[in-house]
Amino acid sequence: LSIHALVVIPAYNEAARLPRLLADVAAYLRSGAPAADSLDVDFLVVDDGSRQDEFEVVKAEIERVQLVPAVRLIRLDRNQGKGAAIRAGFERGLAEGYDFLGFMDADSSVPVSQLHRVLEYLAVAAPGSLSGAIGSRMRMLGRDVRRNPVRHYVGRVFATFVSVAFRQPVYDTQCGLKVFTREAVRRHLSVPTDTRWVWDTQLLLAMLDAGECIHEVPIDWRETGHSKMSFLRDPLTMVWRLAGFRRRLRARRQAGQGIEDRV
Ligand SMILES: Nc1nc2c(ncn2[C@@H]2O[C@H](COP(=O)(O)OP(=O)(O)O)[C@@H](O)[C@H]2O)c(=O)[nH]1
Ligand SMILES: [Mg+2]
Repeated sequence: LSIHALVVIPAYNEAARLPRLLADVAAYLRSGAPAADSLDVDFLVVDDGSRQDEFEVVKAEIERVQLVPAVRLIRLDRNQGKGAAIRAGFERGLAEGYDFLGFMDADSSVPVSQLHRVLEYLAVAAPGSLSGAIGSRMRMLGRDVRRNPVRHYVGRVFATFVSVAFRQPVYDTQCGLKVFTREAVRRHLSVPTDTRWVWDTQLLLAMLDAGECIHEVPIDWRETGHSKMSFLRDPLTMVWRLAGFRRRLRARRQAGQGIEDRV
């Protein structure tokens, strides 16, 4: 089976962190590893209204790696949030006919090898059996997961809350690596209400709630020091956003718009 995927990289003022990921992406594409596993992967950096100088650095870096059209850049005219940036990338990917749409964070927390792992997982699954596969940061033998302890515990409390509140046996709702089929994205893209940190969690929950089959794939993760998220304010906002989202999903279910809602 071959996979034609677009991987969106949301980027907000990422001049300092994105060049490293771009170098890894370039090495990956040139290594022949994707082709060896019948993966045809393109990348789309979505700049989310970064400062002009930050944007220029990213733009220059993408030109420097000389991987157009495999690595492209688009820019949103104002800052709208991580979710809005991924969404813009997904819409582009749908219009361009990609079979799989995914995203990964710009900060190299997810090594490119782990994107490969998830795409490979989708490639060997029985055709049509999965609507997506997401990375999961499980500390376990055979995986190398390095996280800041505070972020780990805040994250675990949050993910457990989401799992219980939405009655879904998902371990890691917040991982910065998720890939879905184009059909699943098309069916659920309009459901999320958030535009920032919980957009992708909402998209995932909308899919699970409608009965889509998504698998978690344990990946390596190496956290970099900084985060654009605040430890206290953002998790509280995220809980609040998700509480409201539960009602939205319930209403949607009652209206009978689940997985059968094919346009
Ligand atoms: N589009 C957009 N992306 C953002 C924004 N803030 C952070 N990001 C992106 O979201 C991803 C994760 O951000 P990061 O700072 O690593 O947060 P973390 O999830 O706490 O590690 C990165 O690709 C960032 O560039 C924002 O305001 N807008
Ligand atoms: Mg990060």
